[in-house]
Amino acid sequence: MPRVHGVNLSPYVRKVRVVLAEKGIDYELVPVVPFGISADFRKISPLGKIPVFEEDDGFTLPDSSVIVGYLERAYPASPVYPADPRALGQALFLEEYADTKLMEAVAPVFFERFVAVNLLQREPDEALIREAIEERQPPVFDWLSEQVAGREFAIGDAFSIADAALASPFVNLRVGGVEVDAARWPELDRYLKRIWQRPSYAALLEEEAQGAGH
Ligand SMILES: N[C@@H](CCC(=O)N[C@@H](CS)C(=O)NCC(=O)O)C(=O)O
Repeated sequence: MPRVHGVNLSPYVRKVRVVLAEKGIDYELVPVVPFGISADFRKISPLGKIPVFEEDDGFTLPDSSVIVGYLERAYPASPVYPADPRALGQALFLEEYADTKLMEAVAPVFFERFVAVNLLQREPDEALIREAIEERQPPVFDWLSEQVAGREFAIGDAFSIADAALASPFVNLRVGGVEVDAARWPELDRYLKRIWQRPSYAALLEEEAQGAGH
């Protein structure tokens, strides 16, 4: 059975697992915490990051975006890349935006409220949290709200990598105790709730709520 190395609270691991679920691929989650990465793990993850995907025969690939690109070719059923070239380009950009700009806006909340408290055993830095909520998040949420306004899916009329990637960092925001303000960003809030209701997302959210897999 293929393996995903990582922990479920990582937004990048979650993105890969959602794609695996959408494609109906069974796999095993091998817990790897992204702090104090071992020399052995670095051999399959030169950047020292999770996730890494591993096939039965030992073939491995790091990086969530690379892994999804591979999965799409290796397991073409239930595609997550739009067929239309322009829609594909737009979906890939939204994936990139989610992995970078959106993450920069939400990660401090998750890191300070969850990682710092539970793993680093220190008090959260409230100034960093405030800066993320007041400065970083509003422009990002404004832009994302415009992208998803009136839409079931971010791109086209089917679930794609854009939805898998965009909805994931918001789970971490919620774990950090912050919800998207539904009064200020109603379209974003509605969109996220619909994506999270899909079986692929709902199963992972349930698992995370039970505290399993990390
Ligand atoms: N571009 C990478 C980013 C992965 C990433 O940043 N993972 C974090 C955990 S959420 C990590 O492993 N960080 C450890 C580190 O940066 O040393 C991907 O898409 O897989």
